[in-house]
Amino acid sequence: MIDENERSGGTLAAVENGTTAQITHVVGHGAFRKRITEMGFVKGKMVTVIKNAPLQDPIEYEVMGYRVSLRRNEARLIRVCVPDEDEDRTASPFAGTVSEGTQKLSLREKGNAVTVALVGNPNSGKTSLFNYAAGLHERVGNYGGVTVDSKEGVVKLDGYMLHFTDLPGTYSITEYTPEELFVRTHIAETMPDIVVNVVDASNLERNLFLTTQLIDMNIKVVIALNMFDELEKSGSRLDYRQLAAMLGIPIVPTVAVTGKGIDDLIRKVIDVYEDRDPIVRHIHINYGATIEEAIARVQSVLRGHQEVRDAFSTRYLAIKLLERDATTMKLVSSFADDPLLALTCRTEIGKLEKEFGEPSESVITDAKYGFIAGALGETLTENKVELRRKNREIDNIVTHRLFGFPMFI
Ligand code: BGO
Repeated sequence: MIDENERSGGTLAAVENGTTAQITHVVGHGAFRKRITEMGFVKGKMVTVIKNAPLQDPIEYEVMGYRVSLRRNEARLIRVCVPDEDEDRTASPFAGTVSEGTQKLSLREKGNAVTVALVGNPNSGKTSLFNYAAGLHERVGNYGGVTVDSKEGVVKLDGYMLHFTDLPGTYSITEYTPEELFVRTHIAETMPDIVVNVVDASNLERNLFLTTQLIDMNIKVVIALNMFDELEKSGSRLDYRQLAAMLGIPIVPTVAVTGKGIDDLIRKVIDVYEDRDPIVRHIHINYGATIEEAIARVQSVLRGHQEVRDAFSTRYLAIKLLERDATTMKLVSSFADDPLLALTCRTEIGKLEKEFGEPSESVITDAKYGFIAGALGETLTENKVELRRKNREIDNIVTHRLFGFPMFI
């Protein structure tokens, strides 16, 4: 794995006394981001650590000529890089693909280091896309505690250094499999700058389910609409620009096996990282009045805990808590062991289950599929003739008098 410090210099909380670092990125949510940027903690600015004693709060910094104190949990949400002593400040950027192991980054490049996580359903073409983007310079290793391969690679473009992590293929980011849990933990804890969601254009309904979960997380996402060649071949038409506007997520058509669209995808990642893509906006999936009321009630209790609301989207946490998600329950209680929160969750889950007659997770899943059906209803025109022909071909094979039975087995 690439060391986190190597990527972007790590977090401000880890910088030692007397050291000056450059801010590369502020993560975190809502009022925290606003407050912290108003204090002068903005990308590109230099910050000096005045007093940082181990395990002690707060930490004192100097930024833009002022002394300010931050809680350790707040400083963890500020990404910085520390310049090397012998740094070559005249190094010029170059385009192309490089291996991360040999890099000695200039401060400017460190400042332009973008962490990108690739997520998508199995068979969406994620590996092909990663291989094409990262060329021959991928590194394969195992995720800690999960017996699946991980890959990391670096792409340099237009003075930016994009550190890609190819996460395991999953249909969802709940917690039913170690892979799902791993993907979710990686996003929540590592907080990549951008998540690239690889979506199989020939199977949109299934693939967009994961997208709805990313929307709930309120993170920066770019969709790689992969297998675009298959969609075109099928004769179906997708107004992906309209879909992008509805989702608030830029969509770039790609054909990973040939590399078509991948340069555009990387440029889009940079644009979104720099907040200069007009499509990006945080939408709320409307789950309907009853679920929305339950979300609002749980959210209002969560908002009472500053450390929770600084680091996470309270809407996302509320949805997860209503789904009875054990990992989220553990996470939230590590910040705030609040009996009112537990009571509110129990009450709201009870109300949902009484009204819908189903477990609360299913109620929320159904609502997500409802949202997807609505979005595709307005943007996808399926070629019904081609679909019928394909179904007939599959029927002919599975009901064949010789091959049908072995296939059934
Ligand atoms: C086989 N277009 C098309 N048409 N195919 C693509 C595209 C695309 O844009 N992208 C990927 N594929 P992975 P995950 C295969 O391996 O990257 C194909 O799971 C085969 N293999 O080539 O592995 C890709 O990482 C024999 O297809 O996906 C691969 O997300 C016959 O989609 C498959 C036909 O891609 C999955 C295909 C022995």
